[in-house]
Amino acid sequence: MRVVHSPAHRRHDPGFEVEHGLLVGHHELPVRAERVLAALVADGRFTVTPPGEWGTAPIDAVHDPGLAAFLERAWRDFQREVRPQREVFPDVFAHRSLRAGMGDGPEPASVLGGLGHWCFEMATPLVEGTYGAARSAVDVALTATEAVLGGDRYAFGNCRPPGHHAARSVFGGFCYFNNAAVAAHHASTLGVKVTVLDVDYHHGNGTQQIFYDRADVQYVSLHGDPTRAYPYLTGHADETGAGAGAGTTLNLPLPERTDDDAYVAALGRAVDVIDAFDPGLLVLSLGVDTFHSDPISDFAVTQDGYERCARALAGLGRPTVVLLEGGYDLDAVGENVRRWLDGLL
Ligand code: OKP
Ligand code: ZN
Repeated sequence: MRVVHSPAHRRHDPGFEVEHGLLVGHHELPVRAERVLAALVADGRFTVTPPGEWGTAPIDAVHDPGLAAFLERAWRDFQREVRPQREVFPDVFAHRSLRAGMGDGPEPASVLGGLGHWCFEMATPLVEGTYGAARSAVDVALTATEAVLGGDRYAFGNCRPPGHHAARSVFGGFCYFNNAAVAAHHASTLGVKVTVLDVDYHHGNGTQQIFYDRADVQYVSLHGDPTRAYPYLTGHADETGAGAGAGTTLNLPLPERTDDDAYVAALGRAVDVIDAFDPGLLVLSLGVDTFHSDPISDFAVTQDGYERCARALAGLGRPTVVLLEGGYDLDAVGENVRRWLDGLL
């Protein structure tokens, strides 16, 4: 199996995040992708290749073009306009009630206004290398997708930073550009029906939002129930799509301590719904923060569970591009990803 990896991810190295109002060490660290790469190289069945350069057009096809333009300049603008600072965070958020009855208003001119406009929370800082790393993660996703569209049964994109929380016009949740959505949309422009299956612990609010009204891209997610789990505001079972996309979104919210048997059963439901949609390409948003010892999640899934899930997915018989999302147990993230891919093979 081809593994697409770029060392450019290392330039995104946030030192901390705001978690429930406290500064804590950041969870989404360069070592994650390095551990995944090392586990796959040691396995011996994977061929590592660098991504091609795809430019910003595929990003601007799913995100508001203002998002990439803002991310390219925001860290530097902050240094000049505010003060020199390694990590850059918002001070305000464009809450929907703030301008109720006044329309959206123009894009703010200041960088602090812009952060409130383009970001939705406090765990997703900009550092000097964030934009370059986020661009490389999209290149990784597109290059892996190209391999599958070109005939490979599977490919793995070692994407970092992750993407599934980034919506059309807003970044957050450790995510800047939605790697999986860019890849899925790219395939759809070639006439391919696509399913994004999101097995990260957290609901992929961004991917859901980007495809919510589309009939040609299905979004299916297993995740911690948003009544208790981040991102809290999306991922309920009654969110099923809108307009032409009515019925093409499926959310399977799951309880605390969900174990292998319960998780594999939920994945089986997802597999049936995907098979009925009959996609020509499967994009697997692979988060391994469902792991029993993940530091920010509450499921109880094991590596044997991952292998069972992957075997069930392989049974769908669809060309599949696997893209890394979350997974924060640094000692397990490499082997966790390897077990998913091993189960597919
Ligand atoms: C990104 B991905 C939990 C606070 C949540 C943000 C989590 C982003 C997860 N204690 N902070 O879906 O793995
Ligand atoms: Zn996650």
